[in-house]
Amino acid sequence: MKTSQAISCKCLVFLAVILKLVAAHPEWYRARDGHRYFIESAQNFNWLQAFDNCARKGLHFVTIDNARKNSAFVELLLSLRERPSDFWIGHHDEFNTAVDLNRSFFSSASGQRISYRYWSDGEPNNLNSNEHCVHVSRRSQYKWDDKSCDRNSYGYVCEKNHFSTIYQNDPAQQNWQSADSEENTQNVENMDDVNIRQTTDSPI
Ligand SMILES: [Ca+2]
Repeated sequence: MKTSQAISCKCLVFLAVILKLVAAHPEWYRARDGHRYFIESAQNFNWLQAFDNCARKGLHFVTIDNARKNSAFVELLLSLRERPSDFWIGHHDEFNTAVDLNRSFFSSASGQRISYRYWSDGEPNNLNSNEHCVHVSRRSQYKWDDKSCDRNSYGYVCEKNHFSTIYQNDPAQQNWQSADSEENTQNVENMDDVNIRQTTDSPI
């Protein structure tokens, strides 16, 4: 009897490990505004690891720089209810040590200052002058919070091409943008280990 109970217990542990691995598998999702996001839910990355992992896939660490994009992005994250809920996004303050709620943050994809703001109350508080990277979580309805960049306990979000947002109305950039988009498309199409989903319930 004890032997069968021990076997059942081992099976449950094995099943739990498998389910955790499956749940952590990164996937593509499409928000209602058409933006596509590659979401890594495993909660064990620091900000620089997240930045590098996006770059290794030929992607950009996600930048949220306007209300329209943010609205669809937040709606998408809220729809992923079965997933772990903490993610790094590609915003940083260039290691500014000032404890200043109005200090500037920048996009890791473009280097540009992000004028749009979606901070949680009292943020970015730069606790201990050591919070230089931006994190979002379901607890705060995916509003922003500055965190220590070396905190290795969050997932992250990449996007296919941030520049399609910031240059879409600039004719001088369209030829470059077109070439960049084709290259990124090839990179994405070469990724044979990911799926693209609208939400977790509706594969696309
Ligand atoms: Ca903070």
